[in-house]
Amino acid sequence: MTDFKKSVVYQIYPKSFYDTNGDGWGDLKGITAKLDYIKTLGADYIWITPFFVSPQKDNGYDVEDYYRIDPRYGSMEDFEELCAEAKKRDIGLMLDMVFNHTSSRHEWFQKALAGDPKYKNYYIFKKGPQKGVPPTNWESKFGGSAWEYVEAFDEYYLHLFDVTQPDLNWDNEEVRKEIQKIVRFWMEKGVRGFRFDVVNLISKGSFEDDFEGDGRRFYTDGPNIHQYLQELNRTTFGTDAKIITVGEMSSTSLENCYRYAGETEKELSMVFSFHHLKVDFMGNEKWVMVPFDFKKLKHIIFDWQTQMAKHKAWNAVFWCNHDQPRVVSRFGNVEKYWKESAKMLAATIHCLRGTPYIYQGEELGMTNADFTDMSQYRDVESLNHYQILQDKGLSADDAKRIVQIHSRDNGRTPMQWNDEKNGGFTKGKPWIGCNANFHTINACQELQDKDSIFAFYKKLVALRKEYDIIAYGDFEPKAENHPQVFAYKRYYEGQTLFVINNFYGKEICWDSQENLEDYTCLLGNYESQQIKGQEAALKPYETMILYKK
Ligand code: TEU
Ligand code: CA
Repeated sequence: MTDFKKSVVYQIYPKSFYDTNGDGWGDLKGITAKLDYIKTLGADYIWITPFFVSPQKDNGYDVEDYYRIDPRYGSMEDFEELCAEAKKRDIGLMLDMVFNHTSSRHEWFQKALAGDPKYKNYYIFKKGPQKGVPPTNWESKFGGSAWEYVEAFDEYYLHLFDVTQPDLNWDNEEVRKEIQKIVRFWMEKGVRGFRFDVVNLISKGSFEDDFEGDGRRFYTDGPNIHQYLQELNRTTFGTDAKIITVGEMSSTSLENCYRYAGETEKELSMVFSFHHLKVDFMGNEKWVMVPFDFKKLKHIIFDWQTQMAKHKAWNAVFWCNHDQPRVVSRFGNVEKYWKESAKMLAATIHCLRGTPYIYQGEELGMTNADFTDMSQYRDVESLNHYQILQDKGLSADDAKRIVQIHSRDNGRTPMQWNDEKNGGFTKGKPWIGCNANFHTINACQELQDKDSIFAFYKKLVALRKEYDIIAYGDFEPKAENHPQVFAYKRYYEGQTLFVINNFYGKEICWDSQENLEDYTCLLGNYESQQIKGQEAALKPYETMILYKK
């Protein structure tokens, strides 16, 4: 069995990774061309976000055909070559499976719209209570009603995301069979893992109005979710012990994650949860401007670390993905302590109990997009909410400022390879603008610099291989209520790891309550560490990974 606990996953958003034919879109050949770069970093797997045939209303999360590759990304031969080249380097491919919904252009939905009852039952069509009123008051995650009216049937269909992303009806066994077939198809191509998109939303509960929220409590972690995941496991990836899986869990609960990612549950290898990435929201409301709540961030992470361990369940640990702003812009300090804070954030996440995910460019300290004009944005969610905020009475300027902070496009600007045109991403016109800071932040430069953020990530990946404690150790939170220090310990077979991080630009002398001189420092982001007895004098955004046997 593959030991996913000792592994690191590198996430690729292919559209923005590397373009080999000058059309401004990254492609599969571009991933193959950069495999050695990923090998240098040391990642064991790459998770590639969807590259299937798609109208790209949501950058491929709207799948039109699960069996075919969008020609803009390449061909099946390109994919097979990528698979073979990855295998040569002992890198496994993980594919991103979007099964909560399809594109409205999917043949199934087209047949449903044409009135074919078999295919209508692949989706969720419902009558409204009266004319002009949708079945429930649920909201789409991208803004507006989650229901779209179809005049020919005088019915609505459910779309938790964009109107071009109708939700599938998992209660229909035929749908589940189709999905199993798709998973097996890609397993036979030799992929080594899967990421399942918003998979905890597939089992819808009762269709009732929500007077407290946007409807999510009726369809999140729904009534048959564990049964459906166990069935998928049993009929597909569970038959191959080499395959690893991660479920993207939207607004989930710990109790459900014990099961999704429990050692003995036969559902998934691990889960992504997002509570720690809502600490700069107001409740579930993302489109606001508030500073991040450090203590909340720490408490959420500590809670998930201790509780998941107690229930023998496994986390995927991460700061970044294609839906999130860049972490160094979000919780670090780009202006004054770019390098220090990026490294500190990396150490904080990589030494936790869980499988770390590195999102393309994170290992370089890539920052938010820095777009100044709304015309630079591409993401449907950002564009919708820019309008919604103004409908609520905000000025265009204020709405833009909020989009600049939270837009998913912050994580989608092209990968910065070198300081040539478009950061070396494309020779053509990129589908989304590059961040102009590619002149200073780029892979070429960082690969040559022993002190770079890239070099630091590389060391973190290597430490995980060398020290079992990072993969298998127990977790203990420290300094739980400290307003500035994020510290924790790990224990394994008589060894101890003590990870100490200063989350701010202010120096601080921290009393650890034990003799730190017993430890050696495995890795830090300053040349030397100032330790005296129980005290660590922490410099701005300092991190130190201490170890003793
Ligand atoms: O995202 C699920 C999801 O709910 C988000 O992270 C979403 O971006 C956020 O709620 C918006 O505020 C997954 C994919 O990662 C995302 O790219 C897709 O757009 C979405 O599912 C639909 O498939
Ligand atoms: Ca291309």
